[in-house]
Amino acid sequence: MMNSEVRPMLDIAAFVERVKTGDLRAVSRLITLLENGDPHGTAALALLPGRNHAAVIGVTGYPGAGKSTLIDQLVRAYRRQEKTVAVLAVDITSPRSGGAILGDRIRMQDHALDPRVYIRSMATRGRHGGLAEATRDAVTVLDAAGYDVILVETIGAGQDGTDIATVAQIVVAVVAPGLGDDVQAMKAGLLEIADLIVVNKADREGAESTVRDLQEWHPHVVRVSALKGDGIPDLIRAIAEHQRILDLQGKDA
Ligand SMILES: Nc1nc2c(ncn2[C@@H]2O[C@H](COP(=O)(O)OP(=O)(O)OP(=O)(O)O)[C@@H](O)[C@H]2O)c(=O)[nH]1
Ligand SMILES: [Mg+2]
Repeated sequence: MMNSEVRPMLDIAAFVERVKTGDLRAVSRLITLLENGDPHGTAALALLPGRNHAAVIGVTGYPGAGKSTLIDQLVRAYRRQEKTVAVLAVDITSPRSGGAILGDRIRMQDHALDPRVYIRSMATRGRHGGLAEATRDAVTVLDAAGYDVILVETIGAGQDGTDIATVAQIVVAVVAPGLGDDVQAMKAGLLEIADLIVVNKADREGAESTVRDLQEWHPHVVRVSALKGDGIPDLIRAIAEHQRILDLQGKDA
């Protein structure tokens, strides 16, 4: 008797193989299935290896701090190192969808034609488990697909902001100059989960005093201008150093 339950299983196995070879359509499809809570997505996810190949870098910070502009620079820098890069822009705030988010929120049109850069916006509305679970699943998929670096953009506000620390190995908090009293509020939140603080918009007035303020609270503060590309090598170096320490700890464990 032909078992109707067997064929979908075989299809899922073939589908998972395509994901593992980095087939972009399969990767996108699986992330969509997972976003929608589709059982086929869950079944496929269960067949993926937990490879832990990729460096998963969370980029968080208040709206407009320059996260997307910074990520664009990081993508450039990692591509120069011949690394493959995936970007997940997690949208927890607005009902915009599809291309509109990619156009508005991710300033990475330059990378659109580079097959070794995968850019994806994620909507987590209506999803059980929220940001952390949906993002973690997508990261698992991208890791299995073989990306060297996975950059996750989130707005670090409230609970959703702290969730990023459970998804990313390294959390980079992006801050713009002129925060003033906001620094006080940040200390309780962003600063606690951040491995690195980036003071962006260093081309603007007040960057130096923001750096000094934050250095009192955090050992790793890097000053950059994502717009101009200044300070990006310093940031890449700081991330690599943090990664090196994590790798050493991993070997010890
Ligand atoms: N002067 C200056 N402007 C910058 C810099 N980086 C980003 N911007 C500008 O700041 C604005 C917001 O930048 P985005 O990269 O979209 O900021 P974001 O944090 O991703 O914003 P959301 O995704 O909406 O939370 C844009 O107009 C950027 O051009 C910088 O280094 N210097
Ligand atoms: Mg953005």
